[in-house]
Formats: sequence, structure tokens, C-alpha cells
Amino acid sequence: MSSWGKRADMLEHESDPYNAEPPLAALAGQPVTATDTFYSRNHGPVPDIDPDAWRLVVDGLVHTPLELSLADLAARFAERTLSATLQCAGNRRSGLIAVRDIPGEDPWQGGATSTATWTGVRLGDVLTAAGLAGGAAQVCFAAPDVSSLADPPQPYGGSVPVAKATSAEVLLAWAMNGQPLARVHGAPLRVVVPGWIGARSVKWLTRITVTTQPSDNYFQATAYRLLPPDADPDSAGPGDWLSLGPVALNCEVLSPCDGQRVAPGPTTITGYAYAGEDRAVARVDVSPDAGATWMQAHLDAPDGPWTWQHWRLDADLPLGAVQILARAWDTTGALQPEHAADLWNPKGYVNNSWACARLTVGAGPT
Ligand SMILES: Nc1nc2c(c(=O)[nH]1)N[C@H]1C(S)=C(S)[C@@H](COP(=O)(O)O)O[C@H]1N2
Ligand SMILES: [Mo]
Repeated sequence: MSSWGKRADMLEHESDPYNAEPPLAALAGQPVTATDTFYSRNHGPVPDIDPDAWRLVVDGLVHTPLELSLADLAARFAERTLSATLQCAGNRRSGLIAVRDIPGEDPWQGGATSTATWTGVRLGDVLTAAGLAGGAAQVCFAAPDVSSLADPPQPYGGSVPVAKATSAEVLLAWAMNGQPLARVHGAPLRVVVPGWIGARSVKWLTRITVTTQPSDNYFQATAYRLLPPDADPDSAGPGDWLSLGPVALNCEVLSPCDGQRVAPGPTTITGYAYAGEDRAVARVDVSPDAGATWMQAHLDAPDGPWTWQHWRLDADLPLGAVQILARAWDTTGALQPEHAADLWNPKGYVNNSWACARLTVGAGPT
């Protein structure tokens, strides 16, 4: 075990704040990610909240402001359980850094994506109890973890539009994979916004405020925005450029892994594909020969409408250096973009270029 109860072979980008992803092989073939394997992304120190003293405040543009304990939430609202994938907007940033350096941002590989079953109540049910008042357009989330990435430092926060917040899949979760939520994943209560970038699934939730405008928190207004390549991230201000919300179509090769040596002959290539909000994965193409020929992978059924899908293909790999490519299509007919170079952006978000694993195929020890 390494920090925070995670498996020993986590790829730890930072210890404080704790930022770590599993090796890709650990995600292979697992529709649900074990909690000790689930990536964790933090912008400040992990709070230690006394669940008995903790309260959730619901205020802003509501008819009846609420203050709820965990027991109140469980008693007043129906319990729901749902499988959902979380994906960080920085997932696969390492592929963008390979194009051009991105100072100050972690080089996440494709492991900043994981899936869990979440248990709690619908955010929509809580908002119904509070009663949305006229002008309600955005639902803002506030947490107590203070991040020095903002200048001056500020607690983490974010928001989603009312239409998403009141959708049935958006949960306030107190359990993950059937266990009480771990501290590092947001205990005692976090938001889970399936289909949207992980940044909106605010952990250690203490306040929900209904407003007319998106949250002015640094992590909503300034970070998690897609800037054009020539923009200066240090001078980009609140509200500039595109605020990231719904996840982009993406995929990754999980096994064999990039850099691995494998024996010649039949090999099962596996990976994940994920389409995010409003779409599903329609097809995954895999090329065992750097794009000269493509075959369609077998897609496993998803664990529900809000999760990734695993895929696999049996291929006969030739001797020598082999480059495996994978690319997903979604149900709107969109295909992932080919090159990371076309997607490079100053903060290194949304690398959804074709996945690639470079292997050495040879006899001898693998
Ligand atoms: N309070 C708080 N919530 C947060 C964060 C944070 O730093 N503080 N990080 C966000 C980001 S960017 C991601 S990708 C997910 C990661 O959730 P996990 O650590 O449970 O995997 O949490 C989100 N919620
Ligand atoms: Mo993230």
C-alpha cells in the first residue's frame, strides 16, 4: 500500500497535493475499478471532516434553504446506486507534453480515468426539496480544501447548469464501491456528475448555492478551460475561452502496455473507450500495424449508460517493433482526432487523439 490506501504501484505525480493514477494494466479487463486502484486528483490538502459535525447547506435561488446532516440526507431522500466513470480533463496530458512542454501540470497518462459504483441521493431530489426559485440557472458546489494554485489561495469549487444538476444520474454520494467514501475521494459527501469532466464532481461538499451565473471559483472561471495554443495561460482571466463540461470521446490501450515486450503470435489487445455526455461508444477500430490496416474490436457491454466500455481484439503480432493504434467512434458518427499535435493547448486538457502503444515483439523473456 502506498499513500491513501492506494496500491503500491500507483504512478504518483505529486504527494502533496496527492495526485496519482494506476498503471494502465491495472485497469485492463475491470469494468469497475477497485478503490485502491482508482486515480485521485487533488488541488490542495485532503480535508479530515468529522462526519457527525458535517452539514450540507443548500442556499441561493431556492424557496427553502436547507441545512442537512448525513442522517437527514439518508432519511429524507431515496437512496440510489449507479456506476459512473470519472475522467480528469488532464487525462492523457503526457501525449500533449510530448508535442510541447506544459510547465506546472502533471503528465497524466490514460489512467486518470476510473469507474466506480456510487451510492447516495439524487442532487435533483435535494434541489426539489429546496425548491428552485425564478432565475435559477446554475448550481454551484463549494468545498473546504484550500488550493494555492489559485492566487490568492481559495477553496475548491465549481458549477453545472440546472439542467444537468437535476438530471437523474447526478448524485450526492457517501459511498463508493459499497464502502463509505474514503477521505481522499471526498468523505463524507461528494458530487458525482457522470459524463462531465472530473473537476465538476466536487469532493468534501459543504455548500450548494443556486445562482444565475456559473461559479466564480478559480477552478470554474479560470482553470479547466480550453485555450487556443497561442494564448498565455498566465494572463487568461476569468471567463476567457471555453469552459470544459461534457467529456470528449476518448480511448486508451490498456494491455499490452506502451513500451512492453511481448512474445510473437496471438495477442489479446485490450483497452477502454468512453463517450461522455449524451453519446455512447459505437465502434472501436484497432490497428496492429501503425494504421496500415484496421480491425473492429469486440466491445464489452457497459456497466450502465454512464460508464466506459472495455474492448478487446485478438491479433497476430509480427516480429519486431509494432505500433498498435486504437480509435473510437461515437453514436453521433464522430471519430477521435488523429494527432495530439492538433490538440495541443497551454493547460494540456482533452487529449483525445488516437491511442498508441509501441511494443517490441520478439522471442525470449517478455
Ligand atoms: N474539493 C475538491 N473536489 C475535487 C477536486 C479537488 O481538488 N477538490 N478535484 C477534482 C478533479 S480535477 C477530479 S478529476 C476529481 C477526481 O476525483 P478522485 O480524486 O475521487 O478520483 O475530483 C474533483 N473534485
Ligand atoms: Mo480533473
